[in-house]
Amino acid sequence: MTTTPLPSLREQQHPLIRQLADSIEAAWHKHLDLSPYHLPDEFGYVEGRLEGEKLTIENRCYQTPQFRKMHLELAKVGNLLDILHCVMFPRPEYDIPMFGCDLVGGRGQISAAIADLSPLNSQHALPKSYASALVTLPELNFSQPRELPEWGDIFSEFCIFVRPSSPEEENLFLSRTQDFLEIHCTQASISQTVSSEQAVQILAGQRNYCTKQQQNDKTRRVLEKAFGLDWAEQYMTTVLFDMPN
Ligand code: 18B
Repeated sequence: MTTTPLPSLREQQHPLIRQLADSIEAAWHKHLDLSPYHLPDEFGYVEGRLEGEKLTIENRCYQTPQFRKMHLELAKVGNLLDILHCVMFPRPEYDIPMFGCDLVGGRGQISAAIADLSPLNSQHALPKSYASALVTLPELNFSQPRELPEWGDIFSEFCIFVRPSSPEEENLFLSRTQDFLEIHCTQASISQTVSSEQAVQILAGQRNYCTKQQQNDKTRRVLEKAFGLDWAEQYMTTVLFDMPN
């Protein structure tokens, strides 16, 4: 499947965001059987204003046999804020984790870089095939680790949440996120469906994940200031973290 690139916003983003966006799409195209996923028309490309600056949002979305929705979003607030947001939502018939990643930066510095493969099953445990691949990755030490907010109990022990303090640390973050994607896309592709009882549990896990992410006030505030309360609520619950039925 071919896609048109999104040159406009991507080329203006912080280099780490650009590289990560390219890596995510490369991994998706390499390993997965992609079909389009249609977001509501009004949410594909969005412009607003935030504190006198233009806020631009560009969304790209796919689905596959294992993933009900794979969403890559780039956002930019003038020269103040560059954001990459990516979530791969599994179909609940598969016991595969949620890949999530958020990069937030401004004025040349990334302040928050987070990536994880978050388990959704009732044991809050990654499938064995994932855990055994992830434990072989070397432990990383960042000079400025960040503390997860209260709602962050959805993340796994492999979660990275840091403020990268040098180009070397930016590369470490990029490379670990590429490892997550490589493991995830290969494992998901060979994953077998679970029993309907297990699928019910996994569905509850995905709903819990979305409910927690919707509590991220920092995301909500940016959207509220640019687009208003109702729009922000609508966007967070239908585009960023919609609940599966
Ligand atoms: N997020 N982020 O995606 N968020 O979407 N993000 C911030 O330096 C946006 C996800 C996560 O400390 C910040 O503090 C906007 C996913 C966590 O309380 C801003 C969009 C994950 C924090 C934004 C967006 C995720 C965080 C503050 C829509 C994880 C720290 C930056 C385009 C998988 C929260 C800073 C805290 C922070 C904004 C995590 C401004 C607008 C998928 C844990």
